[in-house]
Amino acid sequence: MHSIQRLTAETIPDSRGVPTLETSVVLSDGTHASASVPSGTSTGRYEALELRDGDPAVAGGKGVTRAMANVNGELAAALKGQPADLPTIDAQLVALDGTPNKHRLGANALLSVSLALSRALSQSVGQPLYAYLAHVYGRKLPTGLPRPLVNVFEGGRHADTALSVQEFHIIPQADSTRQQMDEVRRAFDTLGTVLQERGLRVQSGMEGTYTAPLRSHEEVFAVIEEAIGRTQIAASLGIDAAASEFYGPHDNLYHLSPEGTTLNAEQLCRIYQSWISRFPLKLVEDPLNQDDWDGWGIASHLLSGSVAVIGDDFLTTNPTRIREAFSRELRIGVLLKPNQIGTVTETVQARELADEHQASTVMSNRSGETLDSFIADFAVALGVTYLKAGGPYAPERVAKYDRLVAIAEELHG
Ligand code: 2PG
Ligand code: MG
Repeated sequence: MHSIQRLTAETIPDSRGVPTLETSVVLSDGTHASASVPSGTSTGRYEALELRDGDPAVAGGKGVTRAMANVNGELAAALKGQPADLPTIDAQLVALDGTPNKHRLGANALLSVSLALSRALSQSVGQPLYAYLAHVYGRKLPTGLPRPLVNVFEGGRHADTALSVQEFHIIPQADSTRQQMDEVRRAFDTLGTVLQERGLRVQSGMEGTYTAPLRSHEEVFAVIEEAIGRTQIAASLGIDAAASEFYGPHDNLYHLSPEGTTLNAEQLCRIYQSWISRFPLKLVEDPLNQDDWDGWGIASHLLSGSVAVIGDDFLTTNPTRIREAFSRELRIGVLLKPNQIGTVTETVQARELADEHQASTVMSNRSGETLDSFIADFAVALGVTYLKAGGPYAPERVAKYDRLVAIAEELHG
């Protein structure tokens, strides 16, 4: 088996202009590969810690020079000469950090190594990354491919509007991945026209979507539905409510804006139900706050019969939280973000738990992204239901969708 010969990290800007890590690995056979890590804006409380410098003079405190130094120093020294076996190295990364939320070395530092090593190993054995990952974790490549869950309109913390809900997605129905992306892009173009026609000030959301000051959530659904209709495609809709962001810890209620209504968990679920009855909504991510376990019970009961209810900030790709959710018999799906947990192997464990409960799964990007397309390969290797990679045209998102199309055509012609 080859060993790790060199590890080096540097900082690069993500799509928001915030520093992030790009790490390179050299193996003893000379294989060289690098990978970069994404970063969230509406991060969950239970995510592994992303190590930032906190020096206000550098990138508003968001520098990652400490995380970079941890790769170049402690991790490089500890892993140099170690056999390059991915699950073993991931376990070593976790042990070297030694803290439950990876705050000592930083989940960004650990993940950058885990991703770069995965890629180097796949190159070393001459396998595509998705095939290599499936092989290492003993998974059979499924016949179906992840369906793109494409973000087309943003609110919440991803945009400068009053809308509470963070993301509105189009889920294309076409057979091939290429057709799916083509259809969503045409509907997205039409959506731009529909918004312009309403005389609205249209801007860009964080993930390269549209955002505009619409007066209600129903109006957002209506304009997207109109765009889909005019484009004459078959598609359904998804949302990421990211409800932790409009939950008021002082009154334990949800403050839905711009409607200006204050709701408890059940009332909020009734709102979702009314959207489900009026629009082709098929997926609702984070309908409730990350600590509202009772509310999630209500959502599971009221919504899971008609839509996929998905936990992101609620589960944070964390096997412990996912186990707890299933032990409470919540009928929910699992969103996977490698940087929420910090290693490739732990992300696979989260996926395996979803498997045990026949739960749907979403592999997801972050609002702060790079041109790295790792999650597209990872989504295929893990046979997830959906790949959520943001807006249809932003280069850092296109990298993932393009890679998914390429894999689809490699596998199915
Ligand atoms: C989410 C993500 C990605 P962020 O909430 O699902 O779309 O956003 O990266 O800001 O957490
Ligand atoms: Mg989310």
